[in-house]
Amino acid sequence: MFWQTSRFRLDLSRPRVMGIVNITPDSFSDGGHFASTRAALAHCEQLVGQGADILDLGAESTRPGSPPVPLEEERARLIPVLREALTLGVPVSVDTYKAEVMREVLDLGADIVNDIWALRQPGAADAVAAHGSCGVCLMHMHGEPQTMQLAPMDGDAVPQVRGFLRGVTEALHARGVARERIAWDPGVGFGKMPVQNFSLLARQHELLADGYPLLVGWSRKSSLGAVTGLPVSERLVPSVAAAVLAVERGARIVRVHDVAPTVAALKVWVAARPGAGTPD
Ligand code: 7PJ
Repeated sequence: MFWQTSRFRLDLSRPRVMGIVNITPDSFSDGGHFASTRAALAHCEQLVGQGADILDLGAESTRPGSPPVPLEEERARLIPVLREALTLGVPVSVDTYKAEVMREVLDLGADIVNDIWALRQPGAADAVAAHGSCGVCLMHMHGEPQTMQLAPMDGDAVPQVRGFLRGVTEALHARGVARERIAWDPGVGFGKMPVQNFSLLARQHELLADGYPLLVGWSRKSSLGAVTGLPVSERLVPSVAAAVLAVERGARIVRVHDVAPTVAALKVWVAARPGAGTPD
């Protein structure tokens, strides 16, 4: 299985680690972004050094209840980091839902659009379809970031997530986006209760049946806090456990904050996978 992106055709026969790079504003109010750009780039380099296979740049927090970031501010944070990140030798994904941002980052050479809205914002599907080869991660979200945890989804999450992802995928195919460019993401935590998030892991095989590579992000999320009682600063072990379980159950890409421990854990998974060490 492969994931086609702008510059790279990613071989998913081994699990891939997507490292999260949050570009947060400068604490200095000089109107510039020099310090945050330097910090984000240092973080990119560190994650690649730790074995990240993909970098995911995000300038707007999509944590529950976070305020939106205006377009110009998002661009000003992202673009200088993206230019440099593109020189690091790994695919670069941009976490955005705004069509203007997508067009601009794709023109600059971004490899993947990672959209928590699954291209449902105006112009977003056009921006991806107009590009001949970029990868796209389509994520399920119930409701919208500002309010989703106030009114989480009802019932069995698995068929709802699958039905939603099928729908947005078909719409993209109709616009000429090739199958190999698309990854699916169940959207852990996005308008879902812990029990629903865990059902998406327990029954991950039901999401795999459509044949799209699964990308999942459990890293530090509140459902891990719900079952362990641990605050976000102490969720490394639960996050790595969830990443390994997701891969064991067929996910191909894990989106994580803690790249080095995840890479180490997945090396054990690779060494021990069925078929390892079997003579041809
Ligand atoms: C996800 C994401 C996720 C994808 C965020 C956080 C919240 N993109 N962006 N999947 N989560 N594709 O990292 O805690 O789960 S922001």
